[in-house]
Amino acid sequence: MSDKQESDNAEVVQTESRAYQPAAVPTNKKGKFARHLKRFWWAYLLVFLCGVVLAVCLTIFVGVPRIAQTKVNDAKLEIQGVNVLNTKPDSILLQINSTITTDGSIKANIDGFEGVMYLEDLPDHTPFLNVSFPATNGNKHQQVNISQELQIQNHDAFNNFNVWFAFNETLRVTVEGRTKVKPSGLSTKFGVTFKKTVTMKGLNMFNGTTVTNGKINISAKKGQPNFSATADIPNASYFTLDIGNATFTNFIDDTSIGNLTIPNLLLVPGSNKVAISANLDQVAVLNAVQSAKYCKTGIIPVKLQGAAVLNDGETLQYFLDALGAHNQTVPMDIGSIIKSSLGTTIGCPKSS
Ligand SMILES: *[C@@H]1O[C@H](CO)[C@@H](O)[C@H](O)[C@H]1NC(C)=O
Ligand SMILES: *[C@@H]1O[C@H](CO)[C@@H](O)[C@H](O)[C@H]1NC(C)=O
Ligand SMILES: *[C@@H]1O[C@H](CO)[C@@H](O)[C@H](O)[C@H]1NC(C)=O
Ligand SMILES: *[C@@H]1O[C@H](CO)[C@@H](O)[C@H](O)[C@H]1NC(C)=O
Ligand SMILES: *[C@@H]1O[C@H](CO)[C@@H](O)[C@H](O)[C@H]1NC(C)=O
Ligand SMILES: *[C@@H]1O[C@H](CO)[C@@H](O)[C@H](O)[C@H]1NC(C)=O
Ligand SMILES: *[C@@H]1O[C@H](CO)[C@@H](O)[C@H](O)[C@H]1NC(C)=O
Ligand SMILES: *[C@@H]1O[C@H](CO)[C@@H](O)[C@H](O)[C@H]1NC(C)=O
Ligand SMILES: *[C@@H]1O[C@H](CO)[C@@H](O)[C@H](O)[C@H]1NC(C)=O
Ligand SMILES: *[C@@H]1O[C@H](CO)[C@@H](O)[C@H](O)[C@H]1NC(C)=O
Ligand SMILES: CC(=O)N[C@H]1CO[C@H](CO)[C@@H](O)[C@@H]1O
Repeated sequence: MSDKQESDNAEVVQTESRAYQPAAVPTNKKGKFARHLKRFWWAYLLVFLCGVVLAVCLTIFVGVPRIAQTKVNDAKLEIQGVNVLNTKPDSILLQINSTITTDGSIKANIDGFEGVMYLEDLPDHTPFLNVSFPATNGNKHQQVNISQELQIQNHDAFNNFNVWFAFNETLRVTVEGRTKVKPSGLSTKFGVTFKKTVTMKGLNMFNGTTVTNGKINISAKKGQPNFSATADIPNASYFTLDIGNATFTNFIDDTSIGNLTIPNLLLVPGSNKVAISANLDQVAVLNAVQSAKYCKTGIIPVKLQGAAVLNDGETLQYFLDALGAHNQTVPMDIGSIIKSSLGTTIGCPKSS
């Protein structure tokens, strides 16, 4: 009963709506749209084309720069070697062998640019060097070797970098600059920021240095070196440094016992076997090695603090700061040196 009632109502509504339609307009909606399309197809094409152009524009001017920046961010910078040569008070010859690795998914040319280097873990991020980086492409593996004379523009920052480099086991250096990327196939260049932080090994204060072949020269005249030896200095970093004539003040405990010089020090990665000559107060050394503290082993931890760095007669303050900011402790087997040089065995004083 209720079914019949509902269908009757529906019939009424349909009849009513049909009654309101103007008789002249065709009732087929498809036909209506086809007619409309026939007249206004060009407008639809225009809208469509604008949409395509807009999409392409958005991709190029918003998407591509973002992709380019992401690709630059994802690229890996690795350093194989750094040479610091032709060291002068105000300039250095900086050579870097490095590789930039990308996923190679987009071909793009990256302009050369001026980048700054700063210590990532020093909050003020003051650049210690400005370096020109060459143009590169987006190849998977890219060798980037640079060699350039650089003026030291900020001495404090450069000196401080050298202090960190000499002292720390590792340090983080950031390279940062603005450059432009031109994806191949596009004529437009997009600005990107190149920013990479590299964790590098420092000199760790030459931890592990050994001194062998020590010889005391008793016939040495006053002011002439009266001690010579061979030092083996480990360089844990990948830096080669043209340091020059480096002189260190030597301490036993808190007492200065003279100084030692490493002539023409060119520090290379790995082991550095160098000759050293020293002016040591032999009496003070003899007293120390006979003291209760050191007589059992004859080994004295000698502290070294950089006192002068001369290269071609000029002081290199950045290396002097690096070697002078901290003491380096080197165990020296003075007992054996005295035995081999003088034929005397040092024993402990007869205890009372
Ligand atoms: C870079 O590599 C070349 C060739 O192997 C080498 O002669 C040069 O010393 C290296 N430079 C640095 C800074 O490592
Ligand atoms: C760049 O340095 C690498 C070593 O890292 C070396 O093999 C290559 O020959 C160097 N290229 C040039 C052009 O110096
Ligand atoms: C080096 O970098 C500093 C700081 O960004 C900048 O003010 C200076 O102009 C740069 N110098 C050169 C030669 O690019
Ligand atoms: C590196 O050495 C400097 C100077 O001695 C020190 O002040 C700094 O805290 C060290 N930084 C790191 C990250 O070890
Ligand atoms: C120095 O090296 C020795 C091992 O040769 C190590 O035990 C010590 O911790 C190192 N000291 C520093 C400050 O790295
Ligand atoms: C010791 O010192 C004297 C005087 O300075 C010098 O002539 C001599 O060559 C030195 N001997 C050694 C082994 O260095
Ligand atoms: C090293 O010692 C010698 C001899 O005592 C002295 O003439 C010289 O000035 C000292 N050098 C430094 C840098 O202290
Ligand atoms: C090095 O050790 C000596 C002797 O203990 C001390 O007088 C000097 O201040 C120390 N130097 C540094 C930079 O700590
Ligand atoms: C060795 O050199 C030091 C420093 O120049 C000097 O004080 C000393 O008299 C010299 N000779 C001896 C035997 O110590
Ligand atoms: C180191 O000193 C010696 C002797 O004074 C000098 O002949 C030499 O040129 C100096 N080396 C450097 C790199 O300045
Ligand atoms: C990178 C490098 O060559 N490190 C070396 C530094 O010096 C020590 C001691 O000679 C070597 O053990 C490291 O391999």
